[in-house]
Amino acid sequence: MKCRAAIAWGPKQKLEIEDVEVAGPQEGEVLLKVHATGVCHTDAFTMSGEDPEGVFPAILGHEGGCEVVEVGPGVKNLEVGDHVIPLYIAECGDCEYCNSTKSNLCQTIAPTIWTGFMPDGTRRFKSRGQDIYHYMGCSTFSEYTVVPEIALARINKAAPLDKVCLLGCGVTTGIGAVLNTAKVEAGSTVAVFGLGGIGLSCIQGAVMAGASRILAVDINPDKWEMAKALGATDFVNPSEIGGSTSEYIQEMTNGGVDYSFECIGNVHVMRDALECTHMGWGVSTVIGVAGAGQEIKTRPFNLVVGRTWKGTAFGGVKGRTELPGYVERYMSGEIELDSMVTHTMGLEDINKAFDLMHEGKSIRSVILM
Ligand code: NAD
Ligand code: AHE
Ligand code: ZN
Ligand code: ZN
Repeated sequence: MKCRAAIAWGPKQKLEIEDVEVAGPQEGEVLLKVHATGVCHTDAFTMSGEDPEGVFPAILGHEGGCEVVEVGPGVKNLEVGDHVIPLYIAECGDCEYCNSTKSNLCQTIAPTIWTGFMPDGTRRFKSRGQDIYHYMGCSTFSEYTVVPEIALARINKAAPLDKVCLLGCGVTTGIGAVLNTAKVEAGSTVAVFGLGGIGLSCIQGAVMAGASRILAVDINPDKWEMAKALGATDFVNPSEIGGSTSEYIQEMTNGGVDYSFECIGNVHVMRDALECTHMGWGVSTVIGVAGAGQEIKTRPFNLVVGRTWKGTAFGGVKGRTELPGYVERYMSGEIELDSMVTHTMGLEDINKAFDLMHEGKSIRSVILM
């Protein structure tokens, strides 16, 4: 079939809207109509050329709200008309990781997900006579995409796809980081660095966990209003401090916060996020994705004295098992999505979504396909 898609032909280039041929679903695969897709900073990261796994030309996008339009042979649990959210971390239900309660990192199809292919090592997209790479197993910047059944979470059909698409990455990652990875306890103090879709969702998670104080840290003061609306109690602007952000936060919080989250992808901020936690028990979780060759550092002493550095992918959430529940929690008003969608636009305007992100003017743009 033919449709329109936004293609990243190379690093540091705008996306181009192209006619694309999409091949039908093979064994265990599902053809999806993408109704809506969010735009995450990770898409911009790969476009920037900093992603060591970035391959071009590719159809990016990984925050989709989709409908099943055709199932391939061997698909067991999905049928035409089902509503689904594609998962960049599959859940086969059977591998070492799926059988562990300690990890969501199903590895069954990970090697092909992260190199731009379908599980059988081939691709389903063609444009200008060339094969086009898949992205994170999702490629939601296309009107139609093909995803393996084990990387699809079936959700409540009553849920608006132009909102719950955000649960395909940003919101779930932030909430999951707080509840699953860090396991923040009631009464804890929390600092969140970076107030985009991920950081604001950490704030939501911290409120759910019953945190007593939530410090929202960003160099863009325009982000404070939404952070406050979601439950942040204090705002810190590192560019106005004129000294060490970690020491400033330690002074504010009588020795440091219990938990911190880095939601930017800046290795220097990752260090601040660790060092602003309380000696003896502070836990800092890295969520941001940093460019090729970048490394984190701190004095080992900062760990010797009882701080813990952790990281999380998709908030530790096992997608097929847990994501339908996140959708229900949105439907019941427990998870906020509507105000996170600050802009909507058609596919032809997708580059505006990236401009708004880089200008610090959006939280999430949703592309209506
Ligand atoms: P975003 O661009 O919407 O938000 C980033 C925020 O960080 C902005 O508000 C910006 O003003 C702020 N910021 C930038 N530099 C700063 C600094 N030096 N100090 C304080 N604040 C600063 O991005 P997003 O979509 O929320 O994504 C955030 C990060 O999380 C990205 O690196 C993204 O790739 C990553 N991510 C990781 C996962 C995961 O599973 N680990 C999932 C989704 C996104
Ligand atoms: N390609 C990058 C890593 C990118 C990365 O860490 N991706 C996250 C999801 S970001 C969603 O917005 C992830 O889940 N990774 C798990 C994995 O197995 O890669 C790089 O640095 O190489
Ligand atoms: Zn993402
Ligand atoms: Zn698995």
